[in-house]
Amino acid sequence: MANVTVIGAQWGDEGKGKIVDWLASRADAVVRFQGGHNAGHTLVVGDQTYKLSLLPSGIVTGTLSIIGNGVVLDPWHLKSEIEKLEGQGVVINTENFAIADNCPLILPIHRDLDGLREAAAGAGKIGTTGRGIGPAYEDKVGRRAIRVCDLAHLDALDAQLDRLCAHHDALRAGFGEPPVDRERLLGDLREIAPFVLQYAQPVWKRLKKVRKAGARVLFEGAQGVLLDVDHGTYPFVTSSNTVSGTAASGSGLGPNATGFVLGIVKAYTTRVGSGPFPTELEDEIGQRLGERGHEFGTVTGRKRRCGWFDAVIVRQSCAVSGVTGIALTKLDVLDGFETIKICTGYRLNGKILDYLPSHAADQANVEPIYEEMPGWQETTAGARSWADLPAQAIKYVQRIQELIETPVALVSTSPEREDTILVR
Ligand code: 2SA
Ligand code: MG
Repeated sequence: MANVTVIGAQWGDEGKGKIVDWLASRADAVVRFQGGHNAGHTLVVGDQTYKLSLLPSGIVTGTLSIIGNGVVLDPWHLKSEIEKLEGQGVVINTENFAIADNCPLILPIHRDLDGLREAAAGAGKIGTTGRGIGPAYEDKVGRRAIRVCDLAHLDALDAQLDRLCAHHDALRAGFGEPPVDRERLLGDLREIAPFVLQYAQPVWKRLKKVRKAGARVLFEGAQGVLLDVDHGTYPFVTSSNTVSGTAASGSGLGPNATGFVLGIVKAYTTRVGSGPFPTELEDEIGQRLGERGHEFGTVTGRKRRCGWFDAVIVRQSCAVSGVTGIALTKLDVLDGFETIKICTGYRLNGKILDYLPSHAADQANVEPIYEEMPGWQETTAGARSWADLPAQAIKYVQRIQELIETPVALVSTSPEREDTILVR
């Protein structure tokens, strides 16, 4: 196996956790390169279920796990997630875990601002995870962030805190909130600093070294391409670039390191949070998909919106993210449907489109054009080879492959690690 970059090709929750876990057992290092603890990766290994939202999935198998500079890191969440996993028997130490020392921090004031804005937005809210992701990225690009390396220099943080607090105080005043409690913030940082610093290092150097030694690196994306701040359904997106290219900039390795780009694609479509969703089903079919697929957010427990497979958005995701091949997940959720629909194009103002337009209103107004296929009555759950699949299920997978113009490399048929069909 060469290096592999795993990204979600829809709105997140495509089942990346399981695929990353499956690949992690064949990799020497696993790297998170964007997002923060808004991710929700569920791994089922034997009778244990691990829920990760910040740590790379490789941590469960003891594979070298790295949080890259492209991530925004909540140090208090980090501590609690590590403690929770240790409670489940996972070993985490400075040998198998490292954090980029140039990683910006998510602070309590970021979570505050996320919550205040969402509450004030009413029906126009983004539906964020409330974890402070957006405000933390704003401070990063605004050159005000406190970064992991600053934790070793807290006595020299005055000028930086001045700029950070001036910015946040003005925003907080707009919501009628008191100014930042600077002493408390500094005290909290002082307390958590040693815990974070034990793992902190220039990870690009560590990665350079392991690559030189021939190690295979797995880049673990979070969320999905339709949530990318440039390519997604803006403004209903997350605040990072979720496309495969970020694996290079968010880890400190160049674009030639990203290797095989594996797009994770669910056999139908889901979305959590607000924003356009052309194939959404608000009827009993959507209900059935949600129930059979256990479609609830890992982080927030929110009910996910469900709909038919949309080949238009997946084709677009594969293109803008340079996807080499896809892993199709949760095929078994479609078991037992009489007929299955696939969206092959959109209708907008009397015109037919083969892509998702950029404008939010156009995205909200496109009408899906469907093609219908007969379903299958047999179960596909737990299938481990192509021959285990009903003929109609194979036809469905092949039709998807044709429409998205990208080969299917894997099919996942249950949350279990071994229930995976390797297509090529
Ligand atoms: P944010 O918090 O600023 O990143 O939210 C902005 C939008 O991005 C969406 N988003 C997600 N969508 C799907 N899955 C995500 N991770 C968790 C999961 C979500 C959960 O895997 O289940 O538990 O609710 C994720 N993270 C961010 C979010 O819904 C907003 O639309
Ligand atoms: Mg998820």
